[in-house]
Amino acid sequence: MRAWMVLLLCLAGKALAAPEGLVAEVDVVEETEQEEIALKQESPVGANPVQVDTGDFEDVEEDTTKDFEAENPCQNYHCKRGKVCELDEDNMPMCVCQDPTSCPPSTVTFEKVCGTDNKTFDSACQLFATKCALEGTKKGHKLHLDYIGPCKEIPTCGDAELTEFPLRMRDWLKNVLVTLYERDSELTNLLTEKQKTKVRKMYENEKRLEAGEHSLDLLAHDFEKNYNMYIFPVHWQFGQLDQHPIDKFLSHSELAPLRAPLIPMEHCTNRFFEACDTDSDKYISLNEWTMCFGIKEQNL
Ligand SMILES: [Ca+2]
Ligand SMILES: [Ca+2]
Repeated sequence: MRAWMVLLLCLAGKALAAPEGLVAEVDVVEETEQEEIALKQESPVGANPVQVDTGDFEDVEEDTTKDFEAENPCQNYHCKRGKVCELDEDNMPMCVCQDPTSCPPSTVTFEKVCGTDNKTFDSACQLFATKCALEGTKKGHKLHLDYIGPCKEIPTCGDAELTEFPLRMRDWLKNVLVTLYERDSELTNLLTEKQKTKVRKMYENEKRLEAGEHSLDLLAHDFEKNYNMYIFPVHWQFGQLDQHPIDKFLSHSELAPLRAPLIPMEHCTNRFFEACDTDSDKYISLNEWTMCFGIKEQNL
């Protein structure tokens, strides 16, 4: 149970170590072995390092964006995941389903992904190519990337475990922000100036609970005592995920960058986020999100 916090802090640490600041390489560290998810992403300044390759999870409807004319019409022609550009008879670019066999084979376990059909795909590329081939069918419509890593038995999340989840998650979000603050420099600019100011207050607060192993009692007590410190991290994470579009609602695919790496480590993930959607409209509103984490403040 406690491993996931360590794992995700490692994710944050690793991503921050990248000097370019734009390329986030996300590692998942296990106690005995180290396996890499070599997912590269061009992340905007201040991006959450936990957001692994958002593109992997998006089922965006828009198919093509024509940037500008190039010699090879396909060169700057963007196709969504699972599709590749080909030229038609008139030498015009078009997106066609990618042949799954053209996907590079996975080299490490954590390049494999589990689909919502509970089948393991060798890579996200394989899953999206398969989804494309099933386009127009019910099966294709229902197929999404569920989580990172091969499919496995996810234990049922008990009621008591479910109440523990936000305690650890809140503490973890706070620690991620403090870590970002500590590692931030003019070169990396992981946080905006406004964000830095907010985190600085947290960082300099002597009463702050340091990152580490804490009992659930202590976490609950600290939340009560230092409630104000937990507000911003919860809002910050929402803002990191709410990007496509920025509308104060999280869709399934917007939540995926956080959900997908978490599920194999934390068996309450799905139940927690399902419970967050209190009006069952399939979106998590900012209101629902903050309530879920026990935060009363709607606006900052
Ligand atoms: Ca949104
Ligand atoms: Ca909702």
